[in-house]
This record gives sequence, C-alpha cells and structure tokens, in this order.
Amino acid sequence: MHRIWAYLPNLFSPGGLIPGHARLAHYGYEPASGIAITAFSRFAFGCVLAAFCTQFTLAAEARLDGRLADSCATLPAPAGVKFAETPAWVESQTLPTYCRVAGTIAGRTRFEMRLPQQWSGRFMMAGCGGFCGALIPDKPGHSNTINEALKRGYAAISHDGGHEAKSWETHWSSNPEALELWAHKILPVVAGTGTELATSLYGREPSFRYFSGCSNGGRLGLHAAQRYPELFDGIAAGGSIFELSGIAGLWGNWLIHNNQSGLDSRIPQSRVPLIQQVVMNTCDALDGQADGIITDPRACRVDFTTATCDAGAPAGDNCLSGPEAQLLNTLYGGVKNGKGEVIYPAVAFGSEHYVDRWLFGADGKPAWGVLASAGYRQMLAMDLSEKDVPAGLPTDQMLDWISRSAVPTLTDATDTDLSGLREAGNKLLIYQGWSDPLIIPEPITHYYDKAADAAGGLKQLQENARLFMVPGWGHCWEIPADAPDRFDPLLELEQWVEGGRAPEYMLARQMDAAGVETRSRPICSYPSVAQLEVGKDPDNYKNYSCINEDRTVR
Ligand SMILES: [Ca+2]
Repeated sequence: MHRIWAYLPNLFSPGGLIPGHARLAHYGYEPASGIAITAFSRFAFGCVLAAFCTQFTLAAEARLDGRLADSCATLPAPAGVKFAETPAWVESQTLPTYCRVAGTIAGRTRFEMRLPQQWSGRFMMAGCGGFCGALIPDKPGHSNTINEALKRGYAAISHDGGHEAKSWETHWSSNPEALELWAHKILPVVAGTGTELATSLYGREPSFRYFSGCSNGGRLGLHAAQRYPELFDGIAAGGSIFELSGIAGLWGNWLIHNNQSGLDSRIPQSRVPLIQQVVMNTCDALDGQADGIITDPRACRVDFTTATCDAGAPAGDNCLSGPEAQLLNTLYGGVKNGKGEVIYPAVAFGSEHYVDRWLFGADGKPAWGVLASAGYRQMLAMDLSEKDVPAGLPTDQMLDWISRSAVPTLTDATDTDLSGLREAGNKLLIYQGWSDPLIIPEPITHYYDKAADAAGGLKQLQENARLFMVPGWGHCWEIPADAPDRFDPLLELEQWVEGGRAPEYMLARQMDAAGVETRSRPICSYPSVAQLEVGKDPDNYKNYSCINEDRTVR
C-alpha cells in the first residue's frame, strides 16, 4: 500500500517561512497564493500553529493526486469493519473526486465515507436525524450531511445510527445494544472507523477532527462534548434535541394529548396563516423592527382569544373559534402538570412558518413531530413493559414514565459540566432557531445558562462553548424559514478551532428565488443580541452591533 508520507521527503525540501496572514474569511477561503511549500516537511508531522497546517496540507496534497491513485482500492478494512464493496474512486460533476468507502461496522452500523483526492487534512463525522435508521450520504444541504464538507476537502463519514428503520420508528430500541449505540456510542464507533480509514488512505492522521449534526445530530454533538470531550477538536451542534425526555417527551406529549384527535389535529392546517398573522401583529415590532422576524420570542405574549370570531360568525381565515383560541393558548402556554403549574417550555411565538408540517399535520396524516414523539413514548413504554400506550398521556403520567425509565440517562445530553471539553481545549458551537417548531428553542438556553454557572461564569464557558440563537430560523435546514438562515456553522467552527478566533457572531444571509441576497444579519453569541444602529439599513449585517443583555431579562 502506498503511503503519502513516504513520498514527502523527495517532494519537499526543508527551509522557507510560512506567510502569516489570516486565511479564513466568511463564506470562502482566501486564495492559497504565496505558500512556502518548501517548509512542508518541517511542519507536516508536528504542526503547532493550527492555521498553518491546514494550508500546507491543501497545497501539498494537491501535488500528490497521482500517488493516491491505487491506494483507494487496496484500503484495508479496519477491525470489525466489512466493506460492502471494494473502495473505489468516484468522479462526479458536482463533487471533488473522492474515494468511496461503504460498509458495516460490527455487523450493525452502516456507513459511507468519502475521502477526497485533494484532502484538507480534516475529518468530519456527520450526525443523523430523528431516530435515524437510514444511510443518506447524498442528502443535500448542511443538516447531518457530508457533501458540503467534502466539497471543502474534508474526509467525511455518514452513518445510519446503528439500525435500519424509518426516522420516527423506535421498535429497534428494544435491543439494548442498538439503543446505547444510537444514544451516544455511535460517536466513538463511527469516529474511530473514519479516522482509521483516513489515516490508512493518506498515511497520516487527520490534523483536525470535527463533528457536525443538527436535530438528533445536535443531540449527538452535545453528547460528544459531555461524554467524549477529547474525540473532536470541534463540534457543531444545531437544533439539538439534547433533552429528548423534555422536548419529545413532555412537550411532544403535551401537544399530542391536547391537539391530536386520532390522526387529525384539532387545529386545522388552514388556520396557520391566521395564527401567524396574530402572532406577528402582536410580537414583530417589539424588537424595534417590523420585519417579520421576532428577535426573542420570550419577550412576546399572545392571547389568542383576542382573535375569536364575533358571536355567530364561523371560524375561518379571519377569526378563530372559542375552543381553537383556548387550545392555542394551552399549546403555547407551556407544559402543565396536574396542579396546573408550567413545568416545561412549549412552542415559541414566531414558529408558525411550516408549523403544519412539523406539528399539526394535514389531510389525516400526522405531522412528523407527532409521529416521532409517539415513537419516543413507545421507546419508554417498551423499557417499562407498559402494555397500554395511548396517543397522549396526562403530564403527570409522562413524568412518572420518564423518572422510572432508564432511557433518559442514556439519551439525554444534559450534563452541564463541560470541564472535559475545556481541559481538552476543544470547541463546541451550538446553534438553534428561535422559530423552530420541532425542537422548541428555550431548553437549550436554559442548558447553556446552567453550563455557564457550572463553568464559573459565562466568560469561562464561552472560551470553549458558544451558543447562537438564530431569530426567525426554523428547524435545521430541512424547512428553511423566511429569515436570514444561510450560514455555515462548520466554517465558523474551523476558524475558531484552527485560527483561534472565537466567533462573536455568525453571518446569516437570506436569498430570493434567484439566489440574490436580500438581507443579512449577524447572529450574535448568546446572550448577546443584534441591535441595529439608528437610521441604518436593516438588511445589511454591518449595521448591527452585538449587545450583551442581561440573560435573565424576559
Ligand atoms: Ca421584528
């Protein structure tokens, strides 16, 4: 088997200095001109200055294309890994040439890894969505996907979470090994295989190891930070269902118990535009800008009974029936226990965009969130050997199930002690849409606040873990919002990990149908929020400042 490092001494001679300019910029790399290739052999195996290593790797391995040619097909399978077919180079119109490696780990976890011919030296493990169960290496976009990373030179691996099923199904979790694998062990299992494959192909270990996931992938990201803090140099965790027992359990059950009537939602899909209008009329301008974006929904209160119909008038596009208004107040008002006390947050005001698809469903088809929450309830019921699993439980019964089941200890990533991450010097970038109807946004802010206390203060926590709450953004990238929601958390993370620059904000853009930018915003590092300078254009991110508000302000 050919090893890259074997060729290096012949290709590069020692000497020369490295240009020290910053090489990373928002949404693209600066040209790689002026690189002192001759210094490569001096630094190749002992890169100390992270930003330099990456550039050298990019430049050097561009020269090694030919040497890699026959190493893909002869790649050895790591212990416990069975290849589905012989690894082979794949040439594509839309992707860089890559070595495709597909197979199964320990007879259970299907994976596909794509290792580019021109490697940046970086490795990335992707998350998987819902309860996983499918191998989707060509899933487009940024949410639990690998191709965007591949385009930027990453060796990237996707997997199915360790079982085969639809993304809302949980019958497989009756197998304890499968449950623990999906819950968190998938992280060291897949990262270990991926790292070994990259090391075999390229002849050296990755310079930087990343994890990137959204939704359930975000939950895995938080587990990585808490349980395996040395596994990745950088972790991007978005739309995280980190508190599965609260978000799918308490909130999901609250939604189903109150709103579902069999397969149907008691709130008709046709009411969604009216609900959105009522919320926006009440809340949009509270942040000083009537722009269709609610900067912080915690500042907003809506009483839907103000939108009820006049006596005798039918509910429709312009008004709600009395029961509909009461039900909406119940759903948005928070999860209540039997005493009527609010014990958990609920869907946030401003989450109405596509809420029908995630929560209300249509035409006799339950929404995905309803199916997945039912799957979670089934997971608990199997663990507790409960025979009777009604569509929705009273909150007190759900609390009892959660407290008696061993599942939450395995699945919930709620440990606020991030000292392991701090000791390892690794970085965690959390991002969450304030308008995400599926993964309700408040719990992650509560987690982050508690993690700050555990770290000895916000400043200490922010050295290794940052949270970005994205106004107007919905659930990951699957259903984009009508707000600036195009950003690249992996790129932001790279700059932090490799360039040492902690992100004070992420730049988010919004495009029209033709792909032309219509507006941009800075997404400030929580608890800071973006504040527009007086009299300036609100559609340009440069006209905002990140203002640190008291995080206890509601
Ligand atoms: Ca607004």
